[in-house]
Amino acid sequence: MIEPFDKPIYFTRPLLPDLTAVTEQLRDVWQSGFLTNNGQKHRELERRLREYLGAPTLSLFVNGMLALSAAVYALKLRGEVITTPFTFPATPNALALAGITPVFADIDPDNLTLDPERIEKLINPSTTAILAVHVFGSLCDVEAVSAIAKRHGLRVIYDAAHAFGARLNGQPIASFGDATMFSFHATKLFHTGEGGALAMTNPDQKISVDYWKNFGIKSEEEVVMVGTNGKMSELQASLGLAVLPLVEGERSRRKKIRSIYREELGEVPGIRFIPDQPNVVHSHQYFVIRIVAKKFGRTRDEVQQSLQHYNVFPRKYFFPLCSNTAPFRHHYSSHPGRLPIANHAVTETLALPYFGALTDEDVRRICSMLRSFARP
Ligand code: T4K
Repeated sequence: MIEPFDKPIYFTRPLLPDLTAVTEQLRDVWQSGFLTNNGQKHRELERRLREYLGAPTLSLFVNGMLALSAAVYALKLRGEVITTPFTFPATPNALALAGITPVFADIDPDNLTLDPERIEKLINPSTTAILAVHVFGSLCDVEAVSAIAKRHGLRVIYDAAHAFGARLNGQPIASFGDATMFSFHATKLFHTGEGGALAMTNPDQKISVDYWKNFGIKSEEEVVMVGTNGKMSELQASLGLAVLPLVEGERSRRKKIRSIYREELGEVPGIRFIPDQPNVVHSHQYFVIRIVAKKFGRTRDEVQQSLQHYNVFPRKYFFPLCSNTAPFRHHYSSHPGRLPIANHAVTETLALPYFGALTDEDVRRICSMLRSFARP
């Protein structure tokens, strides 16, 4: 008989450094008396993350969503932008808030990232860019996306909220496209509580991104554009500096957890994994399975509810599909008939508990629960 967990097991937990490591960082902040506005901790974190991510440029933000908005602004996008419906609402929202129409293209049935063939069919004279998402850490087909963009003179933004530290053929993920956004929300592998960053491939564009996130202010006496307040504070940056040294340890622990899930669930009919990608260093942001109801004998929603009875709280990421939500469902590209793969995937995916503090035994117990639900 499998016992429920005593305490709730969420599908993700923030990486929490020892409190003394955080207070050490904060001591410097207290001494300086600067709590925000490009202080010492901000500058240090920006430099260290740019090195770590191998990014051509980097600008820190108060959150990932505003970093995405900054990319839309810096690249002067307008009209229509082709994006994926299988993402967090932040992705289409960053477009819609700038008066741009997100046009949804269907996704690859295995990696769940934008399907390049579908992108090309939606391009028209109003299209200005492609906004692609590295979903759950699986990377988009960046070569195909960039070839399409080149053919049609489009800009490319990557939403890499889930792809911190990912590489393709040894190349940092931030080196593809015109702009790459990272999220440092508490639930991300690397985090600053709330936070984010934007890597612009063209170094000249970093300057306007930095003005934009500081009200358009260039200097005490010069305002050069309309901007917003998207600055990361010294408190967030301090937390980030304490978290960063722990990231590689967390990533390798998650790698081990992933191998246990795969070993324990690999033979279960009706449980599918997102495939590994060749030549990719994975971020290990989420571990997502697919429940194929016909083979497993239970639906994904039934599996989620059953796990909750054992005090385990997986999440139906990404649910609902952005194209089925109130702000976007009326657009012609949102019709479910045009997005069959995404509408099917959204009924199957389930993010399982995936964070370093889980013990091997915890993971095996969750797998036993999952196996016990099967009714093949
Ligand atoms: N693009 C993509 C593809 C994204 O996934 C996101 C954000 C963005 C853009 C925008 O980036 P940010 O502006 O957020 O930087 C969470 C996060 O709020 C969001 O950042 C993230 N993606 C999204 C995928 O997940 P919720 O509403 O699902 O999170 P919530 O509060 O339900 O937390 C999930 C679980 O994490 C909880 O069950 C328990 C655990 N948790 C959560 C928090 C906040 C903790 O243990 N401690 C915590 O402090 O959105």
